[in-house]
Amino acid sequence: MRKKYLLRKKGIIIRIMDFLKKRFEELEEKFFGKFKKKIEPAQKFISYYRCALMEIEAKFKVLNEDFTFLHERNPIDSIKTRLKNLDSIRRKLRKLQLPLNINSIEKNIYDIAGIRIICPFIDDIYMLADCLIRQDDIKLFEKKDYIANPKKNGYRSLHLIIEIPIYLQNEKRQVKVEIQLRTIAMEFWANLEHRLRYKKNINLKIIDELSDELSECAEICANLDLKMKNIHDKIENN
Ligand code: 0O2
Repeated sequence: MRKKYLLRKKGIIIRIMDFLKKRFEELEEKFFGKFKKKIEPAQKFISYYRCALMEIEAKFKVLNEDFTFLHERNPIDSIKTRLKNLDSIRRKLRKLQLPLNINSIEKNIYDIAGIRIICPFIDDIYMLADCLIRQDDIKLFEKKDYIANPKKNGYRSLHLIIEIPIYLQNEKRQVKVEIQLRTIAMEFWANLEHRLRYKKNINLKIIDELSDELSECAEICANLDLKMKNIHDKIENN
């Protein structure tokens, strides 16, 4: 009698478990289906910027190759690319109090695709920027020359926002890319300053002291760039 009762109870429990499992699977499918539908257009949108980065990187590599062939040295020391993730795009839109949709992102955020070109000398920066801007498929959207006009903290770099076409299966799209061109010394400085800016739990007095020291270092870096350029010019002209 007791055995029969236990078997019936076990049967009921198994049926309840099956029901819950099925229900859970249905809910999971519904949730992820919706999530996938929502996230897919955003992922496609971000992929346009990934394509734009490939195009712009190729352009700089071609310029580097051509210059190297003619002058027997590389005007580009290294290239770094980065794509802003959806989370930081969302944070930036929120900070700017702008609506969170693809139209608004396309219209207002210019640094989803970012490429940094690190050069040995300042002249290389202007030469590369000039060569790129003269290409007939490139549209210059914005230029900020923080080398001629450094920021108050000493930050130096040449920033360009350009538009470049990407050719997809059935369409051509114009995509904005942020380009930062800087020397090796400027990169060294900017990386350390960036670390200080994003460091958490650091005493305000120490931040002030280190900011002053970094300002001094920015001047030293600028002098170093100038001296290296002069030495390089002398070597080339002899
Ligand atoms: P991250 O983490 O490097 O991406 P924006 O916020 O870009 O719309 P802004 O400030 O007018 O507006 O643009 P700007 O001046 O062209 O600067 C954009 C980027 O240049 C920054 O991106 C930094 O990468 C770099 N930059 C600008 N100023 C400084 C500086 O003082 N120190 C350092 N280390 N980098 C700087 P993000 O998104 O601010 O930062």
